[in-house]
Formats: sequence, structure tokens, C-alpha cells
Amino acid sequence: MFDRILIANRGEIACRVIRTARRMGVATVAVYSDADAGALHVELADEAVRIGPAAAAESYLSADAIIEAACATGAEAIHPGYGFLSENPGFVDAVSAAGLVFIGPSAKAIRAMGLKDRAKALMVEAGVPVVPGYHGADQDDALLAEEAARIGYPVLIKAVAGGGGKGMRRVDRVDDFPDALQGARAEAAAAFGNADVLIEKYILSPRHIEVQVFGDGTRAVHLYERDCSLQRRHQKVIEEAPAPGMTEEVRAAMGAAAVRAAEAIGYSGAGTVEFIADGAGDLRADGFWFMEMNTRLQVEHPVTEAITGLDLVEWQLRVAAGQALPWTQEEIPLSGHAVEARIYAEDAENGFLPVTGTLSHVDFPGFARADSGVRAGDAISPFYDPIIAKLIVHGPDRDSAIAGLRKALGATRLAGSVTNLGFLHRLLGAEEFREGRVDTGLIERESAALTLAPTPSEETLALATVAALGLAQGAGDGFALWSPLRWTQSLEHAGETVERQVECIAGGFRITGGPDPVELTGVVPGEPLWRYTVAGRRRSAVLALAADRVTITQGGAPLIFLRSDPLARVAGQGAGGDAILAPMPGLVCRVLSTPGKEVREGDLLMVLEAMKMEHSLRAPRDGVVATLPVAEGAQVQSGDTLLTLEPDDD
Ligand code: MV4
Repeated sequence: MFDRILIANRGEIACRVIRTARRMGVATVAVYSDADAGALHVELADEAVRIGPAAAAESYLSADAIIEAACATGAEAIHPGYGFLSENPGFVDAVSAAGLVFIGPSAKAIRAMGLKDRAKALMVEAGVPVVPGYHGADQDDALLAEEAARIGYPVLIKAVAGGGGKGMRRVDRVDDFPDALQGARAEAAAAFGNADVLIEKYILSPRHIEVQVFGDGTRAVHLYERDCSLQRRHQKVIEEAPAPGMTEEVRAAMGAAAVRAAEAIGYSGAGTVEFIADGAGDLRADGFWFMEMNTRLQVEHPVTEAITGLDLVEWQLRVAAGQALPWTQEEIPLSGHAVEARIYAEDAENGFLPVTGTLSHVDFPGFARADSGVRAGDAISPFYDPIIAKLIVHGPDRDSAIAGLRKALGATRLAGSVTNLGFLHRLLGAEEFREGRVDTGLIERESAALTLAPTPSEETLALATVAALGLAQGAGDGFALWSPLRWTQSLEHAGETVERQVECIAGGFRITGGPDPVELTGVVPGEPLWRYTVAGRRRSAVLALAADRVTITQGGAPLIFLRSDPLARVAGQGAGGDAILAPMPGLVCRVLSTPGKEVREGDLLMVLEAMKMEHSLRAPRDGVVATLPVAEGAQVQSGDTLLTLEPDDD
């Protein structure tokens, strides 16, 4: 076994590889860009080497810098993780030329699967089913059109150098073929520098089912299948093993085909053979076709680890160090069901826009496997993949694994950035998914319901209001003399602004402004768990407070409330204009303004006496006082108009 390896990657996968290496007594060398100098993978490794600036092209894709770091630290082998240089045969050659071991397949095996047309031809030879179609070298327009007609519409044009859906065009009618062909070629040329295409029969209701394989260069075995049909824009969202509806017969047929594929190219290490399966009915032994082979460890490998009990990274290291695979196919266990969810920093409720931010809280429940590369205080950087973590739950059957993962998502405490936790939580609850009716179109079909932000309960809103005002945390103390004992706070949730009033009651707070008042007592703020009593029940919630927001999780999708300036919100409410309303019942003891007077934001306008204290009311913005319906000495009720400003014309 190696004494020391270098991990040419970052984030969760670098951390995951380090964990197994450490368990095996293998020393680890991390590499990092300037953006990652303080990253978790750097902290976990035995040593770390800077390889360049933040941009991946100048750091994690810099083969020379990485090989130099390995040589300088005495690492004997390089683990590439996934992405970056993991499927770059030129890198594999350079690693070998430097006298180091690449932990993965040979450059030859990677090249064999690199181009789709060549890979398909190889697979046909090896007896692996491929989608009916044309994958020849002749790229003549008329010939391609003829082939499309022979295959029968609908067809799919794919770039031979493609991946991730780029350079792909579905064509339903013969008339559309010429334009689609030109479009696919142009996209392929721009993305891959290779305009060649192949044509396939379009498989309706496709399912993405892939088989994990492991080879030692001669022999290969499979570690069963994963279903990765739940994707969005060709990005996997939920993965599971085994595939719903899989039978022993189809599993044996797919497994055998995957092993033939791996053995045909002398595969060594961990790989995945991706199939497209006809999801229109039950899975069939003649209803799956080879799509491509991924010659690396994949993001979703933990679900396979969960059902087999094997550590795939351990076996990558063993095979790379020259050990033979110890198992026969029959010896590989398959137990229960595992589901994985990818937690991303993205705003699912807002068009899945990527977001950045600093994670103020990062905490995963102990009953799930959490593979993560971040901890509290880390920033989501715009330079790399926005994955925060993968959560994996294993159970005796599919229902319990799904229920467990859903609970785990609800118990995950992430704050400081927007995440897709709520989206994942809703997706795992979707009826089609629960019933195992997974196909690649599910997310798109259900997208309206899946991206709808949940409506907060009055209780949650009350808690958010108290937290945003800093009342339970004691921030009320210092300014109590000069501020009202009844506060108003605006919060924005899912694009809508709601306003609530808070007043102190014995042992807690009474929150009004909603359909019914809410009384929260015994509020104990924690980091991040808050406890409180409402309607006689002792309850808890996870709260994370940032300068501009409150994030609340109560066993489900997290709710994010953006704080608005409470003073700025006093105006514009009631009386149809820019009014200052009495925040509580009291006595107007001083009036410091007159109609027509120009005021600046923050100017003291009035002093209200309530509960034996004086409360200052200040101008919410620059403006001119319009009316002053109350005089000194007046008794006012909560919500009475005390002063109005001329409308703001800006
Ligand atoms: C297909 C297909 C239907 N018929 N090939 C998309 C990306 C690439 N990995 C293969 N893809 C597809 N190939 C034939 N002949 C439908 C897809 C496809 C898809 C496949 C897997 C997961 C999600 C998908 C979403 C849209 C289309």
C-alpha cells in the first residue's frame, strides 16, 4: 500500500478520500487554490500545497503544478476525485511519466470511452446493447438525414464529444432535421471543438440507471445499480440504490452488460456504466441501452457503499497499489436501500439561481451520512461547484430510506446562504417519487409545486419577528427607555412583506398583526436551538440570525425571512399614506414638530409615554410633515395615526 498520496481535488470529495486514506494509515497531501487556503480539505490533510490562484484553470486543472506538488512532498500516487483532471488521459500520461501512480483507469481506457461514437462501436463488439442508431464516421448531411429516416422519428442528435446534454437535439419530424443538425453541430463545435454527431432513436420516458463496476485491469465485477433519474438540467438531484422496480433478471442482465463493457477496455478501478432504460412500463432485460461510461468515482458512489457495505475509495487505493479484487460477483452483498440528496447553494424558489454567502451554521444530523467539504464560517465561493454536502440515508427498504432522508434534511441546520433544502424536502415527499415512478421528466412536470416556497405558520412568523427585533436575545434592554414597549417589524418572505407587532407580556411576548394573536412565553434563545412555549406546548426551532435575515427550520423546509428596517416600515402603513402610527396605547407627552416642517430621517418628532416609560418616535425618512392630528396630553390607542408626512414623489 502507498505511504502517501496526493488528492488533486477540493471540497467534499477531497475530504471523503482523505478520511479513508487516514483510516488505512496512508498519509495525505492536499492541494489548494488561493480561494481554498482555509478550506476543510486543507485542514484534514497531513500537509497541503498551494497550486495557484482561485480560477480552476490555473489551480485544480493545472497538471504541472499538481504533479510538482506530488513530487515535492514524496507522494507516490494521485487520487483525482471527480471532475477537474479525473477523466483527462493526458494527465494520466503525465502522472505516469513523472513516476507516479494515477489512482484510476489507464489513459487508454479513458480514451476508449471518451468519444461516444467509438465507445458505441466498442460496446457493440463487446455484446453490450446500444440504442439503435447511426454512429458512423461519414458525416454527410444527406446520409445523416437518410439514417434518421431509417431509425424512425423521433430521433436524438448527439455530439460524439458531448456530455451533459450539450450538442443534443431531439427531432420529431423529418422537416425539422436539417436545422436541428446544423444547431447541434454548431453547439458541439463551440463546446468541444468537434462538430461530429451521432443519431439515436429517441427513448420516450427515459430512466437513468447506472451500474457501478470495479476492475483490476483484467477482471471486473459490478456493485449493482443506482437510479439517477431525478435530474434537473442534466444535474443529478436525488440518487438511489437499488433502482425502484428492479428485478433479479434485469439486474443480472444489466450487471453482466456493464462487466462486459469494463472488461472490453481492460478497466481498472472504480467506474460507472450508464444506461438509459425505457421507463414507460416495467423494466425489461431488453429495455436498456448503453449511454456512456464514466471512468472515475462518481458523486453518488455513497449509495452503493451503503447497500454493499464496501468502501469504494479503499478499493480504489488497493487496486491502484496492485492488489487484485478479492470478491467473486456472488460474494458482493446487497442489503436494504439507500437514497442520497445533493445539497446545493442555490435558490430553488427563485429560478434555481446560484447563490454565494458565508455559512454561519453547518450541522448535519447524526443519523445520516453527510459528506461535506464545508464547516461554519466557510464561504460558498463562486469559483467551483456549489455543492455544500451530500446526505445519504440507508434503510431496510425504500420507504424507510426516503423517510429517513426527509427527516435528515429537516434536521439539517444550514444558515447564511440560500440552499435547496426545501426543494429536496418537497421532492422526497412527491407522490410520484414515493411510488417509485421516477423518470427524467419528473422534476420538470412537478416544478411548480416543488419550487413553491412554503407559507410560514403564524407561530413561525411570531418567532421570526421576536428574533429579528433582538428581543429575546436581550437587545431590548439598552434602549428600552427610549423605544416603545411595543415594536413593529417587517419581514419579507418569498417576495411578500408581512408586518407584526410585538409587546411584552408576563414571561414573554404577544405578537399581533396576523389573523390571530400569538403568545410566546419562556423563550430561550440558543445557538442555534430556540425553545419557547406556545398554546401550552413547549416547542423548539432552529434559528440562525444574520444581519439581513432570520432562517428558521422546524423539522421541514427552512424558511428565510429578510429583515426590513422597522423604522422605515412605520411609514406607509394605514391612513393610506406615510403615517406614523401609535405603536402602543399611551399618552402623547411631547410634540416636537408642526405641519409644514421639513424633517430629516431620524429626527425626534414625538414622545409617547406608556407603561411608565417614554418612547421616542422618529422620522422614518426625509420629508415634510403634513398633518399632526394629536396634541400634547392626548391619550391614544395602538394604531392611531399620530403624524403624517407629505407623500414621497420620488
Ligand atoms: C437520450 C434520451 C432519449 N433517447 N438518448 C441526456 C444526457 C445524456 N447523458 C443522455 N441524455 C439522454 N439521452 C436517447 N436515445 C434522453 C436523454 C435525457 C436524459 C437522460 C438521462 C437523464 C436525464 C435526461 C434528461 C433529458 C434527456
